[in-house]
Amino acid sequence: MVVHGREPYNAEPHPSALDGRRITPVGVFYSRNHGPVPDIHPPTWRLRVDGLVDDRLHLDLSTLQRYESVTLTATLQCAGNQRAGLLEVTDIPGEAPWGPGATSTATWTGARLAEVLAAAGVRDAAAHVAFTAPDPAADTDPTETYGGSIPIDKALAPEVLLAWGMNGDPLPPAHGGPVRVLVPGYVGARSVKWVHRVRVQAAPSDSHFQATAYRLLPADATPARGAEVALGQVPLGCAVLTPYAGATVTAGTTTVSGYALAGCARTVDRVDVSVDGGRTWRQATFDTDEAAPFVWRLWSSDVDLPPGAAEVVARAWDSSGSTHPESAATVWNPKGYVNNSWSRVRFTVAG
Ligand SMILES: Nc1nc2c(c(=O)[nH]1)N[C@H]1C(S)=C(S)[C@@H](COP(=O)(O)O)O[C@H]1N2
Ligand SMILES: [Mo]
Repeated sequence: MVVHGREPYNAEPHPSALDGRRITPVGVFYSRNHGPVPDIHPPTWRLRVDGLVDDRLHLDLSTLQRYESVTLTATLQCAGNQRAGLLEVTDIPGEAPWGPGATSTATWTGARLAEVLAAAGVRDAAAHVAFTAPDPAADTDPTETYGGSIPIDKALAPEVLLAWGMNGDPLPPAHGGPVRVLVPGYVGARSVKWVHRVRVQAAPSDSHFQATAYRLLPADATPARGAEVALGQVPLGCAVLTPYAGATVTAGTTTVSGYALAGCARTVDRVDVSVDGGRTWRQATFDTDEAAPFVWRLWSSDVDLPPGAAEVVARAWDSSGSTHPESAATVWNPKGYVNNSWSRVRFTVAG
């Protein structure tokens, strides 16, 4: 793992540990924490469901597990993924230089949030669903515990889970165990770990992490409460994982590979690779023909490169025919979020 911080613990897998596996093993799944990982004994965990509901609920783990159990594969991506590319444009003091590894994929098991909300009875005025967790965030003053919200339409979507399982095992404490929210297709920040309260509201969460952080500001703006845009849906992007930046590969044919992830409920339909900085492109091959929303697609392409310094560039296209921006400079923003510019990796081809 590439460790960005020990306390709180923040780490991403080295690209070589992430590449080529549709499901990321728990041991190398990225960790993004604003505070300490709480140690919650599963039998003592409780979830309160309140706000704009007809009946408040108090659930324990066994009650939650009586709802229909759903297992699905979804990719989680931190809004800070690829921030390192933005820091090369203009530094952002205090924000970690995440690479392409703040993206990982797991098979998640849990109850549909929609089912739990249906049991509580959602009132007409409901517009957002807010989540709260017990971990005190180190980057808040005065100290706040972690939280966030999603619009009610997303909260009622079938892919949104109160998840207690990851890759077939109980959800580990590091990833939110006993229970976390899983919001496929949204930036990882909304998948609140160790969730203990679900509140149906007319307005978004007033948590620091919804109202001030995880918002996409114009390049010249200063972070402030309520400044637009609150991050939700992940934008289309991709990453070259092999070769990794700074690697030395043997002369001859080089296999270039990585992932691409589409936003909304779109799929990745094409990935282009260039060895001349984007003047000409060839199309990469996907590992399977199956393209599902909310899950990355793994791709690869063989290229022949002369000995010396080399650079590969990749870009993806989604099912709406959209692609993503060419340069990090055009998407630079004061908190360094969602750098979905073309993936560029420089390495050396041995002579
Ligand atoms: N309670 C809590 N939930 C949280 C966070 C946190 O610090 N505390 N970090 C969020 C962020 S920014 C991301 S990207 C994901 C990371 O989940 P992971 O550590 O399981 O990869 O959790 C989200 N949920
Ligand atoms: Mo994140």
